[in-house]
Amino acid sequence: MRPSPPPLLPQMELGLTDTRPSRVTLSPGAVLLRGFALPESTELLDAILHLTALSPFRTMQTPGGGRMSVAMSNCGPLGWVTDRSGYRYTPTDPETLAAWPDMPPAWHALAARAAKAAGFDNFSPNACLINRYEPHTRMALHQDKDEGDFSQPIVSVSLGLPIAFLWGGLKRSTAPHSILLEHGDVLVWGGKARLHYHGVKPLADGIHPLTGRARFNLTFRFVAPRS
Ligand code: MD3
Ligand code: FE
Repeated sequence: MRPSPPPLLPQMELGLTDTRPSRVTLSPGAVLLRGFALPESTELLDAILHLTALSPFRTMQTPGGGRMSVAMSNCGPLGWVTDRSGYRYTPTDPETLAAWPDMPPAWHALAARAAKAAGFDNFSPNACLINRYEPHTRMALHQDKDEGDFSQPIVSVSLGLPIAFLWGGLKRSTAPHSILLEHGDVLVWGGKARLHYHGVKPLADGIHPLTGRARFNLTFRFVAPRS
């Protein structure tokens, strides 16, 4: 009897290949780098656990009195927060009253490398928002405009369950396109794309081998120091 061959991955058994381009320009200044963070995804998830042991995930209050469904934390010199008094960046975590945890050097380097690959040199983020989505969590269409400086790009890293990202225009009234963001994908938003409306559809339930029933998103930004 001949030994049976080793089992193949389902994709290989079917003879399928992912032929999608690894780099896609969504609109001028908006570049999707598929799988860019894949080689370091387990380290990124491990670091999220360590950082959020120091500044735990929490759902924040909106100025209107509602509560965001996305759970958030931050690392780096500044962190994005919202409460009844508005949206802003703060040097300390309002829950722990301590400075936000340091941004891991590997995170800063990944963000700068991704920005460079998309054509933006010298990106040096001083804020990283860590978002956690659980099934049914969504983020309504919005602009990121609390940074006081729009000359640098924003870099976002998707980990865990896939989600449908909504990419709108410079006006809220422009109907958004839907784009699938998967584990390891990195998006860079600079130039004209920096102030586009965007959001995500409710997270579909599922189980990701590395994150379970969750999606994480890291958003790296440069925030102008307040005068
Ligand atoms: C386009 N987060 O935290 S990441 C946010 O998946 C946010 O957690 C979403 O929007 C998420 O503010 C989307 C992609 C993203 C982030 C910032 C952008 C797209 C952007 C800023 C300008 C334009
Ligand atoms: Fe945003």
